Amino acid sequence: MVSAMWGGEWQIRWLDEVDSTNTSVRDQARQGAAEGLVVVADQQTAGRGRLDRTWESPPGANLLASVLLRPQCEAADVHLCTEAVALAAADACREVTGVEPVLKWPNDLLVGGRKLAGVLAEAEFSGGTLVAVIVGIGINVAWPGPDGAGGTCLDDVGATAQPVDRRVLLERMLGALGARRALLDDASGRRVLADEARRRCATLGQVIRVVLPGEELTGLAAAIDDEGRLVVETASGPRRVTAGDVVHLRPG
Ligand code: BT5
Repeated sequence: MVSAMWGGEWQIRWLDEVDSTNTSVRDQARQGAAEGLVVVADQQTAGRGRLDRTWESPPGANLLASVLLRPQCEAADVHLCTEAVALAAADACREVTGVEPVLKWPNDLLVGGRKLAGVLAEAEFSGGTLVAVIVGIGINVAWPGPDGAGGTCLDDVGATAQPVDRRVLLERMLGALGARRALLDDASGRRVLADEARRRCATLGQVIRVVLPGEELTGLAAAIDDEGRLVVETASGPRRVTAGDVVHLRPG
């Protein structure tokens, strides 16, 4: 399946089964695959979350997809690839179901406080230069995630009685991502993207508890800085938290 994007094309490969769509796209990126490659799978045998966690989904239930981007930006901007995909996915969910998820820093989409989707961005470098970003997303369509994980799915929250068609959801997401893709290539575009992500991020303004390796912080989520770090106003002053360090982020 091929569909239009920002001037190139999305090259969509829909597989029955794969270990992880992110791993598949990463391997193809290392062999020189062009930007726009999209791998989708009905089932992952080793779906990955952050920090070596697993992403679970029964065969055919949810949308599991990874996109290859080759933006003209620096390592410090990679978080904006996460934001671009999260915003595009939120738009697609709204268009298809009438329900708009909010962003939860650093990599979730929530509906009613429950996790609808998670994003996993992985960067590839060559001689210190950023050459590719693989952005994977799992959107719960018909299965809300494992017991106890606090998840939800589109078929349970959508305003329409019809089950959501994963292909339509993917098309809408890629359309919305294609519309934002060029923003990643220059500083003014990146500011536009970062501002939109801040506006749609439900974490800001909340009192939160952040679990870091060996440490916990409680405070007000006051801002997201230009490098994608969350600024937490704690009793002992402001702390900047890097996405990669966060084990859990919960209401405070
Ligand atoms: C994420 O990690 O939220 C990123 C998930 C990215 C998954 C996509 S699927 C396509 C692509 N290929 C991959 O291999 N990965 C990407 P994290 O914030 O670490 O959340 C993981 C945690 O969410 C797990 O430890 C579980 O507690 C929970 N979880 C697992 N499956 C879930 C699901 N379907 N819905 C809700 N929560 C889930």
